[in-house]
Amino acid sequence: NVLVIGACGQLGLELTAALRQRYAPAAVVAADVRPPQNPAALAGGPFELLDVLDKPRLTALVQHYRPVQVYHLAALLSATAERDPGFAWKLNMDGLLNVLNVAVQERVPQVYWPSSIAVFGPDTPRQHTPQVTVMNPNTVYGISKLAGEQWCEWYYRHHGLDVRSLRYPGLIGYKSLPGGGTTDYAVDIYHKAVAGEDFECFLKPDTYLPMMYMPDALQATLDLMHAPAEAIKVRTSYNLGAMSFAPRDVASSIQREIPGFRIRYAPDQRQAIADSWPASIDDTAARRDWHWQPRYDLHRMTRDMLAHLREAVVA
Ligand code: VAH
Repeated sequence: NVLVIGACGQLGLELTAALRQRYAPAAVVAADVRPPQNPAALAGGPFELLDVLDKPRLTALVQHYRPVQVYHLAALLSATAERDPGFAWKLNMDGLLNVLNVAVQERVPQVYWPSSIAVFGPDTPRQHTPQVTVMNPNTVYGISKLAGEQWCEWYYRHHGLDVRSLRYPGLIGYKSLPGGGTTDYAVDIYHKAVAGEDFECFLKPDTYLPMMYMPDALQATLDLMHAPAEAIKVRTSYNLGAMSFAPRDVASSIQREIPGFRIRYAPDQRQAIADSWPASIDDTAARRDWHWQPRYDLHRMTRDMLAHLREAVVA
C-alpha cells in the first residue's frame, strides 16, 4: 500500500491519481483532514479522514495499511502561513515530525516530503540558485520548509529512514486548484482566460519565478522515489527546475491562443513573498543523481492547459 497525506490539496489530488495509475488504485490510500470537495476526484480507491497532528490516528492508519511509501503533503502554503504563523508552524513542523516518528516506529520503508523554492531568501543568489547556498527564508512557510529539510536529513542519518524530498517551484495543473500559495496566479490565469474573462494579477508583470507544469512535477516525484537509495546523495531536499516566467510572459503565451485575453496588475502582500524567492534554479544535482529531465516549456504548458480546461467547460 501507499499512503498520501494531504490528498485533497493541489499536489495531493494529482499525485494520488498518478500513484493509482502506477500501482493498483485500491493500494493507494488517500487521507486528509476533510473529505474532498469533489468526491469523484478521489473515487478510485480508499479514503481516510486524518488530521496529521493526531499521532495516535496516524499510527493506527499506518499499522492498518502497512504502507511501503508515505507521501506527506499536508501543510499551509506561503500566503496562508503568513496570516496564521502559529498554526502554520504547528501543522508544517509537528505534522512532519509525527510522520517521521511513526515511519521510524512502524518501519515504513520510504517517506516523501515536499520542500519548496521558499527555503531560499532575499540574500540568496537569485539566478541559477545553487543546491547549497545562503538560506535565509523570511516567510513562515519558508522557515518551516528549511527546518523540515534539516529534520529529514537528521532522520536519515540517525535512524536510516529513507526520506526523500524535492524543492518544488510553483506548480501549475488543470486537475486541481491551488490553495494559499504565492504562485497560484499562474493557475487562476488559465481558468479566467478559458472563461473569457479578464484577469487581475496579484503580482507585478515582471515578477520572474521558477515554475513547473504538474506532469513534470509528478514525473520528478516518481523518478526520485523509485531511484535506488544509493543514487540519492541529497537528503535535505533536491533543487528542481523546469522553466521560469513572469506574469506578462504567461499572459502573452495565452494571447497567442486567445487574442482577446486581457490582464491587469494589482500587486498585493504576496509581491513581497515572490520578491524574496529565486528567479531560476540550478538543478544539476537532480539531473546528475537520478536523471531529472523536464518536458514542458511555457508554450507547451499553455496549449495543454487551455485544451484540458476547455474540455472541462464543455463537459
Ligand atoms: C506557494 N505554491 O506559493 C507554493 C510553492 C514555490 C511556491 O511553495 O507557496
